[in-house]
Amino acid sequence: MSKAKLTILKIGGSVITDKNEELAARLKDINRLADEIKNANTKDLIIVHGGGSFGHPLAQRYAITDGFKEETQKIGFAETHHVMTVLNGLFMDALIWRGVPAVSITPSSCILTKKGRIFCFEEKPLKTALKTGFLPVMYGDAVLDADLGFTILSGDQLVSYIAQRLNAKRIVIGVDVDGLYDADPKVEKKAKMFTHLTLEKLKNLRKTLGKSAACDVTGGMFGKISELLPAIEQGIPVKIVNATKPNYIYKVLKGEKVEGTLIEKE
Ligand code: IP8
Repeated sequence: MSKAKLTILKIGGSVITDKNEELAARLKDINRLADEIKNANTKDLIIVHGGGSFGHPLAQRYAITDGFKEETQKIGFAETHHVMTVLNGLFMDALIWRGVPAVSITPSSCILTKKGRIFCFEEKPLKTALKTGFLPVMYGDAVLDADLGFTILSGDQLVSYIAQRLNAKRIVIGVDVDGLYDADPKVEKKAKMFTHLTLEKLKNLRKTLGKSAACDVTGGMFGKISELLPAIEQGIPVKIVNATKPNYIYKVLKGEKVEGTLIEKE
């Protein structure tokens, strides 16, 4: 991709699913977000969504992140990947029936990890879809791993990797809280939100960031931020916004001012 035009939008699993109940999609939010994405009409956009109550409970039950240990995990791997395609299908339905030319790019079919890190990514389908004017949609997935047999690839690792490889202009992370806090705002009433952070400040803060309380095999907010550090280091700014609030994603995609946390290299 030529000079920095690309936006990578991550929609957290906690926004499009109810993490308190297994396999519970928030269809209203999926439809609202599809409206916002359609109306924003952003050129050069890649969407990545998380697993929420689809991928995470199964991944945890079958210990997929740790890799292959016993035969019974194989059906667990298959189920985890399958439910992610179901969640992705709901998101794709919402986009496509609104007339958005969204194309699903299945991570497990073009990515192989090694000890949990992306080491082989056939990028041509993604790049070609983008160049042709499609909206590629990817997601956190159960993937094959050269060392472990299989593992879980988080949407956040994917976002960071794609942003760096394709020299993105910005990363937008849509979550179910207003931004990045000094403590878990769902637990600590007095948690303070950061509106702007530099890479250096963020690195100092990492130790104090709480883990998400709900079931999340890829590390909650702490995992998200750690994954994004190399992209921020490369000069790609990250904006964290509340995607459960109507029009926040629309506004951020349009480049309008919106409440949240902006993280920049300097
Ligand atoms: O929700 C993990 O992706 P994330 C997806 O972005 C699975 O961490 C399959 C658990």
